[in-house]
Amino acid sequence: MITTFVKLPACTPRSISSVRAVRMSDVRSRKISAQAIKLYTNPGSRGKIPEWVLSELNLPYETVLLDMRSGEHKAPKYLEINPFGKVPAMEDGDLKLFESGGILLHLASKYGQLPQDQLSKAFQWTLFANSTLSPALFEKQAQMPQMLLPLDKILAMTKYLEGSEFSVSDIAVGSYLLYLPLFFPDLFSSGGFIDKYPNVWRYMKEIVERPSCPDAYKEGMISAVQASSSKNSGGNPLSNLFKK
Ligand SMILES: N[C@@H](CCC(=O)N[C@@H](CS)C(=O)NCC(=O)O)C(=O)O
Repeated sequence: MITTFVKLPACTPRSISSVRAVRMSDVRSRKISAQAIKLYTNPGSRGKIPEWVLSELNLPYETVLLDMRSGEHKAPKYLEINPFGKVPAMEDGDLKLFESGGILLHLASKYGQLPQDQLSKAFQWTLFANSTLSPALFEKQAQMPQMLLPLDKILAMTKYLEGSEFSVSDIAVGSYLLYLPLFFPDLFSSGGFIDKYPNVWRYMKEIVERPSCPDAYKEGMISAVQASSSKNSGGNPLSNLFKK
């Protein structure tokens, strides 16, 4: 049975089973009319990616939390929405969508009101995140440096991926970076990771402080920063999060 919640419950820290970019603040202030949006998700899934976009766009939506342990994601009713039985998925009015990146791009193109060049950049970074970055980080860890070194160089020159403004591309790529402390906490206590990719680390700390960033990422980063600060005894740069 699919249980419906209006709000996603707080995630636990270990719940993991420019071209001018759009200004999210601009988007927030626009009048956006959305049909009924339902996000099918699970706290241990990539559902955090569309959750973050929905929150940045200030779109009202309903969360449908699937109990994957009891196989709700394989139930016939859910397979009508995602025939592959995976989460996340979304209903936007009559439109049924699956794949976190597809949902992200749908929301950005329908509600983000982005000029074509910005949308094209969002497509580029989302496809990079899902088809190139994610497998390298989570399936073939030997390839991590091939991803993180170029990203570090880019982020040495620019605050966010598209320049000085946070954009949907940062949600696409940043989400996978923010999964690292949840999947591989040792990377942050062993001393190697942060020192080799200081700009990636700076970027992770920057984006996680956004109010719309999902709680699970914040909790992972709090642990990672604590681990790194105890090593470097350099204080705690995530001051806003620790004040919570
Ligand atoms: N590429 C898909 C991956 C979806 C996926 O594998 N989701 C996992 C949870 S993160 C899942 O539903 N696993 C259950 C299963 O495969 O049975 C996406 O980004 O949405």
